[in-house]
Amino acid sequence: MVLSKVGIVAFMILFNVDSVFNNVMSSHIDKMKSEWDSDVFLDSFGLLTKYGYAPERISVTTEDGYVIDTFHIPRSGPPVLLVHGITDSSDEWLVLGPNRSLAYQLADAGLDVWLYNSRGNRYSREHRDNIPKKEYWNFTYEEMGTQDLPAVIDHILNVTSQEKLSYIGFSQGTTIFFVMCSMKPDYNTKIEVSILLAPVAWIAHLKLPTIGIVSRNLELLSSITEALGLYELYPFKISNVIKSLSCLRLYPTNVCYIDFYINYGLVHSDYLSPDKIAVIGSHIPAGTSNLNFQHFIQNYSSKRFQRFDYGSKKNLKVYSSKQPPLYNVELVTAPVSIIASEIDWYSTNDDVQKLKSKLPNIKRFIALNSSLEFSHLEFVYGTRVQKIVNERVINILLDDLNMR
Ligand SMILES: *[C@@H]1O[C@H](CO)[C@@H](O)[C@H](O)[C@H]1NC(C)=O
Ligand SMILES: *[C@@H]1O[C@H](CO)[C@@H](O)[C@H](O)[C@H]1NC(C)=O
Ligand SMILES: *[C@@H]1O[C@H](CO)[C@@H](O)[C@H](O)[C@H]1NC(C)=O
Ligand SMILES: *[C@@H]1O[C@H](CO)[C@@H](O)[C@H](O)[C@H]1NC(C)=O
Ligand SMILES: CC(=O)N[C@H]1CO[C@H](CO)[C@@H](O)[C@@H]1O
Repeated sequence: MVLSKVGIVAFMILFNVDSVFNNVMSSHIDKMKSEWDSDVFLDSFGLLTKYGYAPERISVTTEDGYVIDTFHIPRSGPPVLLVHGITDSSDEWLVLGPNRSLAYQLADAGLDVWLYNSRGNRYSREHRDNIPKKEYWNFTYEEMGTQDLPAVIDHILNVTSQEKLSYIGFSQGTTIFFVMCSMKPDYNTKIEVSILLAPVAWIAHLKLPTIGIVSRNLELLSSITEALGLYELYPFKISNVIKSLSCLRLYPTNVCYIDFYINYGLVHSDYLSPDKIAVIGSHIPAGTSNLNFQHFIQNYSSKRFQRFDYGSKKNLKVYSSKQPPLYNVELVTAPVSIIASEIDWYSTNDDVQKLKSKLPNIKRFIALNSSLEFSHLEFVYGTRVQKIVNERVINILLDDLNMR
């Protein structure tokens, strides 16, 4: 118990060590630039431009004033919105390049592609009213689902003069879809097709090895971060690049893979596109709020898919009930196609089965056999992503949108 608290404090201090490291190392960046895959240094706009996709960067302001940046690859076909996972960004759909990343391939298939960035990540950092930090970072995935997505979807439908769009979400990108469709059920009618990769709603069976310690110490953890004014978790930093480069150097005895084994349940290093590992590493993490992380962990302890838990006293004030209300996924009437892997640590079989039993409109349910050893991050960063994920996604879209 004491040890784990010491560990958490040490962890918090590392945040600052990391920023010193960051400042020292950034002066060496230019020197290193010429030596490596230049994709390491490119953001979504840079990657799309390099590969000839002429993107636009478009900002949309939500009702509560957050400025959400999307990247748009204009095409004449129907619109499709791609929604990334936690502490990630639109880069997720791009970093493996046109041969393996979905965004380019959907544009090649003629779809009008939009890439979302959640509030607080490396791209969506502004607020209309320039509110103080403490107020700015006061959000979880609930606001992404009830504010960000509706604003972005309305903008897309408006500029494309369409009534519906298609939605592709990965991990947290599925959580916020469930939040939107259950809390703002009108939006179900704006979804033509949805494809949900590694869906996350209930996480009672999460297999992360550190989850026990973290969830038992959640209150302590939140009071420390609060006291230190650390409202942002795992921000995108230039030191991501340095870390990822050091990774490549040590290949094949690669320490950077340890993170992927311990935190994501990766089975073989070869499964995580080894030729692009430095590019992947330099683009994640991309930042979120501490509160968002807390919200996910609360639901682990409670075994409920529910709104943020402020403690019974404040819950009474905010929700008029001691327990936070549940997200009612039975209201998610939009058609969904799900691809889930049986060995996923985050989107576990037990939790996905529960979700499956409650969703009213599942068009397809594709379970990736455990013998494939297909782990969470492989849905977007995997060596085998083309056959196992991308081809299926594109086929579903072409079928359901009658584009053949
Ligand atoms: C994509 O694959 C093709 C054929 O395998 C190869 O010629 C091309 O260089 C690849 N493109 C990129 C950007 O890696
Ligand atoms: C954060 O949001 C909650 C719920 O809307 C509110 O009660 C609280 O006062 C907010 N805190 C800050 C610092 O804005
Ligand atoms: C839709 O677009 C029109 C003009 O392009 C604009 O005036 C209007 O405010 C937009 N509505 C929304 C909801 O974005
Ligand atoms: C799934 O993999 C197991 C081996 O791990 C195999 O026995 C089983 O037949 C497979 N199931 C399907 C449906 O392919
Ligand atoms: C942090 C945490 O565990 N919060 C709550 C999770 O849900 C249970 C049951 O609803 C509560 O008792 C916890 O306080």
